[in-house]
Amino acid sequence: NNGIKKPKGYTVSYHANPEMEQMHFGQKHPMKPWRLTLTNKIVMAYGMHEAMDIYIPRAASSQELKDFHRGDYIDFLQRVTPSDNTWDPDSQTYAYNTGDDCPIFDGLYNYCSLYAGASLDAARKLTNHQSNIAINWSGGLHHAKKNEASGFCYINDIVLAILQLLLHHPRVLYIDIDVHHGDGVEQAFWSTDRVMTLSFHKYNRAEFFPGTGALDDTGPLNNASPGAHHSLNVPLHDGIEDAQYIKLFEDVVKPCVRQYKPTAIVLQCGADSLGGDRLGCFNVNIKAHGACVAFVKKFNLPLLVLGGGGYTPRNVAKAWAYETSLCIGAEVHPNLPAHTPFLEHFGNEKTLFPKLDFTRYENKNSRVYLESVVMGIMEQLRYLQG
Ligand code: ZLV
Ligand code: CA
Ligand code: ZN
Repeated sequence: NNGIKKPKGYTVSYHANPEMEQMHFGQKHPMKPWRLTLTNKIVMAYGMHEAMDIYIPRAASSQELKDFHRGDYIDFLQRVTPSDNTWDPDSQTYAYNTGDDCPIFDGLYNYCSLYAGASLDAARKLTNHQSNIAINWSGGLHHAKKNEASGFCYINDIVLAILQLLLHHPRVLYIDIDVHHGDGVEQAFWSTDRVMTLSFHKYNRAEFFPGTGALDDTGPLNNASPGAHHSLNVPLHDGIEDAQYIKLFEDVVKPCVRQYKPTAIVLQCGADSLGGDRLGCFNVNIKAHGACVAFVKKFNLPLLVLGGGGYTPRNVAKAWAYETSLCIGAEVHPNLPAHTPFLEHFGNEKTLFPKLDFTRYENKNSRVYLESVVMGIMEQLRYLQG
């Protein structure tokens, strides 16, 4: 042990099933479940497991998955195999939007029910007061829809976990710092005021997936709908930097919590918002990404911490291991412990805080632009005062 102790006065639980880390989306596919192995190895090498309750959750049952998803879609996921030919010439896709982004691979259903089971287990630890913070790095798959797969996501574990929280909580705030828009979660709770969704993302309707999440997409336009003004979006351009990102995050999240008064928070920590990500386009460092987690933790509300995107595995693993340390309030040495498995995988960067590659994207976010985004959010929040 590296002197890492259980946090005083609160409990952190860590939900991870190693069975899903072996799954493969295919050679050229950017989603690598193996990044979870790397994350867990760093967490353990620091001795962080000593400070948390560790659970190996069971897979979610098909009944549990059907609490959000349509029965025929779940039945499809359960029976489909890589050799099935489900090409639909009418829609030019495979059934239920599976195909290139969402391939059908061996063990797909097992993979889906495992990450969903972990998020449900984590949510239940919060609702039965066994945990104050519950972490599932394998979850956070925010694009999945009721009736179809989308953007590497098949089951929306976030929606399932929030439905669990809503059994005990009147209001849940969902915050999403993945570089992509959290469209599946937004859509699921579009018409209700019991969930506020807030996504920070790169926005370009024509060129960046999924193309939704404009500043003025804030819920049903009919003001009589309870969901009006309860979907908030922070659309960003390429290259946003640490100081800007942290200030923006705090300037937006703080008034959301003050106005909405959630009784629980779900934080999707997609690591594709880091600089140097294979799919992302921001210039955010691991410390700044973590600062968002630390800021949300300070509200002292039951907190569900989830993963999401993240396509440069060595950086994903460092970010999520660091964010685990922030959750338990432990100071960790900036150098990875010498006995960390796969240490050779990190090349010359044996530190938790590598210099990320910011050469690809110039910062297109002006101060004036970011101020206008904050003003737009504040305008929406003014509608909330009953
Ligand atoms: O990080 O994909 O752009 C949560 C998350 O938010 C698209 N997909 C759609 C629209 C047409 N397709 C492209 C089809 C490509 C299929 C394979 C890739 C393969 C290699 C390298 C990059 C991609 C790729 N796909 C990059 N962006 C996409 C997006 C989906 C992004 C999902 C983000 C998921 C886990
Ligand atoms: Ca996002
Ligand atoms: Zn993403």
